[in-house]
Amino acid sequence: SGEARFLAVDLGAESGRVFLGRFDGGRVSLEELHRFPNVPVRVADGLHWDVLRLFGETERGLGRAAGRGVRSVGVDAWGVDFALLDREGALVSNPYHYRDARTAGMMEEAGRRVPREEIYRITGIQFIPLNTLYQLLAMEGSPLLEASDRLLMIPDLFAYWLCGERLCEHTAATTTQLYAAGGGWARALIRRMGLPERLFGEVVRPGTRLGGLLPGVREDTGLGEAEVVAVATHDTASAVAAVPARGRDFAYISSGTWSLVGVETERPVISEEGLRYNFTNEGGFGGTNRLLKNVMGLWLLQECRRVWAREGREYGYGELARLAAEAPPFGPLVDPDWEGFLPPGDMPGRIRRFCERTGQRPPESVGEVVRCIFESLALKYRWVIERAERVSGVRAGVVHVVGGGARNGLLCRLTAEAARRPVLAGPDEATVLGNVLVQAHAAGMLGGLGEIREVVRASVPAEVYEPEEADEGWEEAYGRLCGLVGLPSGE
Ligand code: LRH
Repeated sequence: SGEARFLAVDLGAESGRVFLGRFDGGRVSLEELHRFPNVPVRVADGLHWDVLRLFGETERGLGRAAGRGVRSVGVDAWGVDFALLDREGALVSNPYHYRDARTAGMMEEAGRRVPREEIYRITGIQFIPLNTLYQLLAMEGSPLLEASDRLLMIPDLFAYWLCGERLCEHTAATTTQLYAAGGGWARALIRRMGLPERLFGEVVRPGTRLGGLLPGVREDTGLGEAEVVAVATHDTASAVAAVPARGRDFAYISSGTWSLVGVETERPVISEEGLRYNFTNEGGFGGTNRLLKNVMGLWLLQECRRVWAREGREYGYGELARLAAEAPPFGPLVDPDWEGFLPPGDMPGRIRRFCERTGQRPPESVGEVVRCIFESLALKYRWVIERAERVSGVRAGVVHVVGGGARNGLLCRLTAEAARRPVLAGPDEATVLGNVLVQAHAAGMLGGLGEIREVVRASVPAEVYEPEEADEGWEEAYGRLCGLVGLPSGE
């Protein structure tokens, strides 16, 4: 048949999945082959990802497509985290989790070596403690760093383990804050930070064919002829590639553990205003730029749910959304991006304390807590979208919500109301679709971004949420949210 088959591995902070994607030249469809939880492990020296288990599960998923004529495999994953390899390609130590506390104070340290404004001018990347730059500074003087020869981002590591090539893919590399906005590693910046330059190797564009599977991988998976493709390996870059937009006048929210909120531009937008609002410029597919901000996202809910479960109260996400829908609107609000919400921990308690410190009556019931999270997120989305428009000159007539959060009907409706624009929700598997369609591009079956988006539009219908007439409740709430943004932390 004229159908091509691709395997997409999508590693997220909550789970990893392996999908079989079928593409017939016009439409794409997905079949989930394997899903496994991604559970961080805390040991004496800090919080880690269990990468060996994740790779084992990945191979297990890939093996389910043995004998099905797969052309290629692509891996995408969350940004900023990395592995260090020695000269022979062995893992020097187990990769850390970006929420590990060792980066405390490192943003300030970086600023002492190179002024913030200059770091921003060179990289265009937001200041957020989890960046690769701060993780590496935290390792200064470590024998691990001395033993290291090459840094690979998490998806690069998986591609290396699949095909033996130690290469860095562009979109993931941009999340390090050590990559020049104009392209290429920011070598002078790396030197001035006192980091070993040898770690930063060859960079390839998304859509590069890397080569066949290693013999051991063939044996473990039974996959045979398939080759490995470097897709837009930063998960957010894959998701944005699969936003079913026409033209350029849109904003997107890639909604998962994080909500990545922003617009697409032709090139990095580096300005004083962008720095003041701490916008980031990350690499996209086809040479595009993603001007966006990280909003803390459903992490707030995930952590509440984990804490409640530990207390013996187990809630499904559907049930939590129902409780939130029943809770009264326009209650207390938080700035989702308060840095105290970043590390794992007692999220319901932190939300309560945030409210107390800002003179609000804290949410009491589970439904009130979830409502508080959703309304705060929706209002923060408006805050970011308005500023992204100002910084970029893009007019966002619609907001595309993609990723798992697109399934959250209540949050989508609240977003349309808060942002006073139509929300087009879906696809919920945008990252996987972007991964598959960039492989189709590498196979010569698709041209650029416009064609990829056309395929997504033809394959997955979007759900529309229209805002109602201007609502005073929302305006009042937005004023309150604005007053909370950037308030000094207290914890
Ligand atoms: C989302 C994401 C985001 C990064 C964060 C570390 O999964 O890749 O774009 O900022 O994880």
